[in-house]
Formats: sequence, structure tokens, C-alpha cells
Amino acid sequence: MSNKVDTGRRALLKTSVAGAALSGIGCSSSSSIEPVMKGIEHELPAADTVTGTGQWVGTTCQGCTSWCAKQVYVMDGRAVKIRGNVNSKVHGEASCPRQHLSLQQVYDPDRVKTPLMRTNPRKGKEHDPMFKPISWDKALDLLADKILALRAADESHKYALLRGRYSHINELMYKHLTQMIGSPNNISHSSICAEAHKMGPYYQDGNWGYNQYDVENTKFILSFGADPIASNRQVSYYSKIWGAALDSAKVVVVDPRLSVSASKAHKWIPIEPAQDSVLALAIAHVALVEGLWHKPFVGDFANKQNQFIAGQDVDAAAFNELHTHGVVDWWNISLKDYTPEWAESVTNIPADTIINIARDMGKAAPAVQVWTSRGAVMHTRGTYTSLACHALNGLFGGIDNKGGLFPANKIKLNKSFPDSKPYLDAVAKKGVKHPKIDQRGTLAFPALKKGKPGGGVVTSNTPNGMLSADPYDIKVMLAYFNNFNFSSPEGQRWNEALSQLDFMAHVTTNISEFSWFADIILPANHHMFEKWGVLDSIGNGVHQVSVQQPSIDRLWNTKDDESEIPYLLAKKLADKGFDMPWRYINEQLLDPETKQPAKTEKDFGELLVKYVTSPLWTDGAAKYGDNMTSWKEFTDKGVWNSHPYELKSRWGKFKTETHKFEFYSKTLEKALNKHAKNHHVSVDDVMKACDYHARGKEVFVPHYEDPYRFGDEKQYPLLLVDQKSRLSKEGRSANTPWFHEFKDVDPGDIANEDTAKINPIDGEKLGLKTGDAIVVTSPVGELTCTVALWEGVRPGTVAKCFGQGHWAYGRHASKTFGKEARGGSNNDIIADRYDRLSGASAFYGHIRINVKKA
Ligand SMILES: Nc1nc2c(c(=O)[nH]1)N[C@H]1C(S)=C(S)[C@@H](COP(=O)(O)OP(=O)(O)OC[C@H]3O[C@@H](n4cnc5c(=O)[nH]c(N)nc54)[C@H](O)[C@@H]3O)O[C@H]1N2
Ligand SMILES: Nc1nc2c(c(=O)[nH]1)N[C@H]1C(S)=C(S)[C@@H](COP(=O)(O)OP(=O)(O)OC[C@H]3O[C@@H](n4cnc5c(=O)[nH]c(N)nc54)[C@H](O)[C@@H]3O)O[C@H]1N2
Ligand code: SF4
Ligand SMILES: [Mo]
Repeated sequence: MSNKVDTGRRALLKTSVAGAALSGIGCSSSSSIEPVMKGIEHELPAADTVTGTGQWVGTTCQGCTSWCAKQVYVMDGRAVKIRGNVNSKVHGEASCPRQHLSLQQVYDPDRVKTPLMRTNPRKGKEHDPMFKPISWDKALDLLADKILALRAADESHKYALLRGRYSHINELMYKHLTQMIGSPNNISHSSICAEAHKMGPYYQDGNWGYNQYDVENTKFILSFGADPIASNRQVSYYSKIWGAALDSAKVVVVDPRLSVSASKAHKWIPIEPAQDSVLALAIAHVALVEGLWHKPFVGDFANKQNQFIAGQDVDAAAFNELHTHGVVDWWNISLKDYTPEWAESVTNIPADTIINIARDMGKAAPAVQVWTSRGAVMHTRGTYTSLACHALNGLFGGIDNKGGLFPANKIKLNKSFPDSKPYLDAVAKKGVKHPKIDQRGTLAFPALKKGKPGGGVVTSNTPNGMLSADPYDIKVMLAYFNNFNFSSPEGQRWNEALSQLDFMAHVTTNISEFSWFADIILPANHHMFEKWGVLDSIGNGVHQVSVQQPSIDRLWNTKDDESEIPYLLAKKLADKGFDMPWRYINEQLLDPETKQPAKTEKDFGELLVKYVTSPLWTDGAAKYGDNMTSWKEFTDKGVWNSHPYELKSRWGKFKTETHKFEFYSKTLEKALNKHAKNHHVSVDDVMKACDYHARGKEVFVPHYEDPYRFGDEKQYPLLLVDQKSRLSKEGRSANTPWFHEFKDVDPGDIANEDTAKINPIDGEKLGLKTGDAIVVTSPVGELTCTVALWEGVRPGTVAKCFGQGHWAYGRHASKTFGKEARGGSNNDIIADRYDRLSGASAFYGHIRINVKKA
């Protein structure tokens, strides 16, 4: 990049970050902003008069889980500008500010440009791997030999495939190749992402997934930690619509920290960490006592007389329940005691405030939506917060209702690839039968994904399994698009486990902390500009599917993680005598139009995306949404949109045991009984082993579990509040200069610094002022960063963004690459704990810390 262009882009981003920030507060139509926005909109494409070759190409951003459909303006093979895909009915041209950072990611001079091999046999954070360039052929030779050696020794289960971010063509790399090699160990990142979040929706209404919120028609938004104009899912759409929502709905944000959304809300409740369920339960209690629940959804007493009186049991037979199950059981088992006065005594939130919120919600019902977030639920007993918060959506009737919330619209995609079981040879058949390395399904790890004990991943427990060789050790690992020693709590455990591996291959764009422990590095195409992939997203009542396709000239000797690499690896294995994966690819993964296999690895990514998306552009797609008739039409437009969500479509047929919205979760009861039976114990024994307090019937209803805290309160008097940065693209944007330069778009943060935000009250006690360098210590580790005194954080807590503290990744991310971190990594001080029912890692609530001047 020449300096001249750089300055221009810098100026562009500056204005557009400001624009995007403003659009989030409802100023998008302000006449003072409009000329600036118009200017930006046309600035770069107009420059194309020089070459006349530019065009918009459809793709998808994976800067966060919003997975927005994008258009990249490409001139002479280079990407120069990005906007939301105008063909999207979810967000249209709108975006979040992070889209611009992807230009600095793809053109990052620190990207891995060719395969690399470790030359220093000693592994460890302190040992420079001394990588040297090798050819793709040599790299794949080394990997294939290691895999074949495991198979020859009948140890194929000691191979593991790790997946971080992914697209919907991941199944070959993730599942089938791993199985055909003969290993049960395909480990995804889901449980460091947000599995606890899904527990409420699944065990109450049968949706193992996220919801979309009808913000345009709502009258009341209650957010437990969600900050939809800065983080969460579908940031582009919610940023576009939030200003209007503030005009037409009341917004209450519950968060220990003044998030962007909290700063715009009608009310901010700075809750004590991991105490959200108290508030949710007390609101539910008031809703019943005051008769505020939504009767067309929940039903009513036969005699229409409200019999819910605090502390008193109710006769279930007196209530005619409609689309819900167990409202009276819930009341009798736990809810009757959760008075607003009780809630005030636990949280200091005035009882009156709680009563008023419940009344406002009752008035607004059913146009009510309750958001949860990782922050509210990813703690050690978070399943029950997830259930308590989501229950409010049932009680006030927002489920599938106008102004409420819905799951993803039904569409058809071939996300599942053909069965690979016929391609499992004797070694593989034996190998896949081993238990998984993350110990899922053991007594203390129910990981109850979709009602199945051991159905979910326990990502962060993988290094514990590896280090204790329980159930066995792992010898060979292939990992892609992940950085688990940076992104998991107590990442130090990963460093140790990775150091012990015989062989590890990392597929990555940059030499990250994880790559540091690799034997070979396989350089990846950047997902947004260079790779074939496909993703989906929900919002605005629409479910969209969008393509990722190569739009620019590949700069370096890189390859697609989910297509070219497994293709070439399968070929290599076949050359060396093990041809099952190669046969599977050539016999099963065929172009849906020509019915032919790919001719070369270069064609394979496109073939896989065609395979997954063909239901959208061949017969029958119009039943679900846009009527598209060809692959070309799909790739030209870049996005396919579903029909609008059909309101109330699940009422009467929820995918739960009772087909109702379950306040008393029969679905959870069944799953937990199965898990208990697997281990020949009672459900109470399971709860004890998993460190929850509930026993008996309480286990199956939303109830209060006091938060688990870790560390001595005297020694560690403060609590850490981890948050996402507005400019974080998961762990991946820290090597972009703009990330640091514009860091002050995070409320309370300081540009070019990594800050711990501390309330001035605590600052005074500790003798700290803004700009001081500090050491933050927890019982498991420490980090250094800078103080920002700020009123927007609850006294007694310290808010700090996740995303900095890289000691690798590149020149901007780290202070000295491979040696010294820039800022501090939150995961160095977050102890490795779990919400065991979901398998989710705890990132909140338990982290007691102290802060001292450095
Ligand atoms: N800007 C940005 N957006 C992103 C991403 C990103 O990297 N950057 N990543 C995407 C990904 S991978 C995911 S999974 C989603 C997750 O999106 P969400 O599920 O919404 O989760 P987070 O933003 O991680 O949640 C953290 C929030 O919870 C608050 N919090 C912390 N402790 C508590 C508590 O005890 N109670 C309450 N009520 N709040 C608390 C924090 O202050 C912060 O606002 O975001 C996506 N969106
Ligand atoms: N403290 C704290 N920890 C968190 C979170 C938090 O809010 N706070 N958020 C959690 C959440 S929600 C998630 S989802 C996880 C994410 O954690 P991970 O799944 O580990 O993902 P990243 O940290 O983004 O790392 C992805 C890695 O892939 C490589 N890479 C970057 N771009 C590309 C690409 O285009 N292609 C390929 N093949 N590789 C690439 C780089 O090595 C990069 O480090 O982190 C979790 N960790
Ligand atoms: S970073 Fe997230 S919200 Fe922003 S454009 Fe990319 S996917 Fe969309
Ligand atoms: Mo995530």
C-alpha cells in the first residue's frame, strides 16, 4: 500500500466509523450526516474512472457471528471498498464499522505467505519455533505421514481436528475426513462461544439456536447483557434499526458496564455480575401476582380470578394452560418466593424498579422481547440464568409474536454431506468408537446439546484431557481458523498441551499464539476475499444465505481451509496407499449440475458451495424465499433471502417433549434422567457433581442459583467484567492499525491503549488515575494494562475488553512479535470453569481480581 492511498483510507474510515456510531443512535437520517455519508458512498468507486474495471462482488464477512452479506469493490484484482450487500433483506447496505478492518486484514503484511516448517524441536512459549518456508507438497507429505503412522499403530483415535470459525462447507474437513482417518475427535469452538445461551431457548421452546428480534414492531426491550449495536448477532441490522426502536419502544439494559446500548437505553441497570436471574425471576413473580402475563399464550385460571399470591401454593387444576407447560408448577416449586423485596435484598435493585419494569412489560405484551447474551449466561450456573431470562419471553407472549422474537426461518440447504460410513475401513471403525478427548458425556460434563447427554462439545476441557491422558493422549493435530490458547480461559493449559504434541499443523492467515506450537503452518486464504464458503444470518424476519467467493487476486501461496486443503491431503493419503477419503471425495462429492467430481483442488471449493446451496437456485427455492434459477444468479447477487417469518408458526408444535413452551422443562427432565441413568446415579447426584445447588423438581424450572466466585475475597476484592470491543473481530483484528487507532469507539476506552475501566470510587480507594499502568491479578494469572477511570462501570467491578494481549499475530498486535504482548489478555486471568449442563466455559462472574500499580 502506498502512503498516499493509506492516508486516504485512513480518512475514510475515520468518517465512516463516526457515521456508523451515529447511525446506531438514531441519527442516520440527520441532514448534517447525510452529505458526508453520500460522499463516502461514492468516493472510491468513482475513482474507478482510471481503470474502468471495477465491480462489486458478493461475499460474506465473518468479523463476528453476524455473518453479514457483503459486496467488495474490486479494481484491478484488489479490494478497495466494502459495503453491506444491497440485495440483502436482512441489513441491506448497512454495516458495522468493523467491515473496513477486513481490508487491513487481507492486506496485512504479516500474513503467512507460504507453508512453514518448525526447525526448533523444542516447543514452548519461550522457544522460537524458527519456522522456515517449505512447499505445499512437502508440508502435506509430513502431515500425511504422521496420520498414516498413527493408523499403522492402531492409534488413529489419537488424531484430533480442531475447528474455530467455519463456513457451511466445513463438513468434509471437520467431520468426514476425521472419521475416515479413524478418530472421534472433531472439536469445535462452540462451548467457548455461547452454548449456555442456547439452554433457555432449547429446553423451553425446542430451538437450539439463536433468535432474531422484531425490533421494528416491539414496545419493550429488556436486554440481559446484549449490546446489539456493538456486539451480539446481526450488528449491521440492529445498528440500522436501533434509533427507530428507541423512539417506539422502551429499552432497559442490564449490564454491569455502560455498554453502547445501555448508554442509549431508557434505563441502565448495572447488575452485580452473574445475578441476572434474580431480576428475571422477580419480574416473573410480579407478572404472575399482578396478572400481567399474556393470556392468549399462557392461558388463565378457569374462573378468571388470579390466584397467584406471594408465598402461597396454587392448585394446578385451577389453571387452563394454553401454549405453555407448567406455569403453576414453576410458581409452586420456586417462583412464589421470588418477591421484588427478595430481589432487592440480593441485588440492591429497588423493588419498585422491578415492579415498574414488570408492569411496563405487561402493558407492552406481547410486543416484548428479552435478550440474553454470553455475559449474562456464560457463568458456572448460567444454564439457569438462560432459563430464567428466556422464560420471560414465554410469560409475556413474545415468542413467535409481532414485536417479539423468532428463531431462524425454515429454509433448505444441503449442510450435511453424504454419509461417509461406507468409507470407514477396519482401523477407522475401531478408532471412532473411542470416547472423545474433551470428556463430554462423563458424569461431570453432561453437555446436553439438543437433549443428548454428551451431545455438545467441551472445547476448553480438551487440553485437560490431553494433559492427563484421560481418556488417552493426543499425538497428531490438525487445527484451523482457531486460536484456542488465546481464546480459552486459562490459555496457559493449551500452551502446555500443545507443547507435548508429536505433530501439529495449523491452518491460519497469521502466525498466531496457537501457530507458535505448530510443526507446520498451512497458510489460509482470507475467508472474506479469497475463499469459497457459504453462511447464513437472521434478522428483520428474514433468513439469508450468502456466498463467500474469491474476489481478488490471491496475493500469496495460500489455500482454502475447508476445500483445497482436505482435498490435497486426501490425495496425498491416497498416493501413500490409504485412499478412502480420496474415494469419498470423488464418488460422493459431485457437482450438483454435472454430477462430476472436482477436476482439481482449485475447483473443489466452488463445487462444495454449489452442493450446499443448490436447493436455493434449483427447483423449489421459491417455496422458501427468493426465486433463483441458476448458480450464476446466486453468485452474482451474492445472497438469497427467505420469505418473512410466519408469526406464531410454532405455537402448538414446539419441538419440546410437551410441544408447548415449557416453564417446567420436561425436555430437560428427560435429558438429565438419561444422563443420570448412563452413570447409574440420580439426577441430584448429577447436580452435585456439576456444582449446581438445585435438587428435586427445582432442577427442571428456572430458579435462583447463587453465583460461584473464585478466589479469596480479601485478596481479590474486585470482579472482572469481560466484554467485546466494538472493533474486535473475535480474536482476529488486533493486527490492524485501525483497531488500535480507533479503540476509543468503546465507551470508556482510550485510543492506542488496552484499558481496564475502573469506577472513580474504586480508583480513589486504590490511588489510581487514568493512564496509570497496572497489573491485574487473579488466582490463576496476571496481565498488565492501563487504567481508565470511568463512571460507566459498576463500583467493585473492572470492565476490560477481550482482544488484546497478543504476543504473536503480527507487528501491531504484539509489542514484540513472539516475545512481548501488547496490552493484556483477559483469558490469562479467567480461571477454567464451566456451566457443565451446557459444557460452556465460564467467562463471567467467578473472576475475583486485584489491581495494583505496575
Ligand atoms: N464487536 C464484536 N461483536 C461480536 C463479536 C466480536 O468479536 N466483536 N463476536 C461475535 C460472537 S463470536 C459472539 S458469540 C457474539 C456474542 O454476543 P453476546 O452473546 O451478546 O455476548 P458478549 O458481547 O460476549 O457479552 C458480553 C456482554 O455482557 C456483559 N456482561 C458481563 N458480565 C455480565 C453479567 O454478569 N450480567 C450481564 N447482564 N451482563 C454481563 C458485558 O459487559 C458485555 O456487554 O458476539 C458476536 N459479535
Ligand atoms: N475473554 C474472552 N474470551 C473469548 C471471548 C470473549 O468475549 N472474551 N469470546 C469467545 C467467543 S464468542 C469465540 S467465538 C471465541 C473465538 O475463538 P477462536 O475460535 O479461537 O477464534 P479467534 O480467536 O478469532 O482465532 C481465529 C484464528 O484463526 C486464524 N485466522 C484468522 N483469519 C483467518 C481466516 O480468514 N482463515 C483461517 N483459516 N484462519 C484465520 C488466526 O490464527 C486466528 O488467530 O473466542 C472466545 N473467547
Ligand atoms: S464484523 Fe460482524 S456485524 Fe460487522 S460487517 Fe462483519 S459480520 Fe457484519
Ligand atoms: Mo462466539
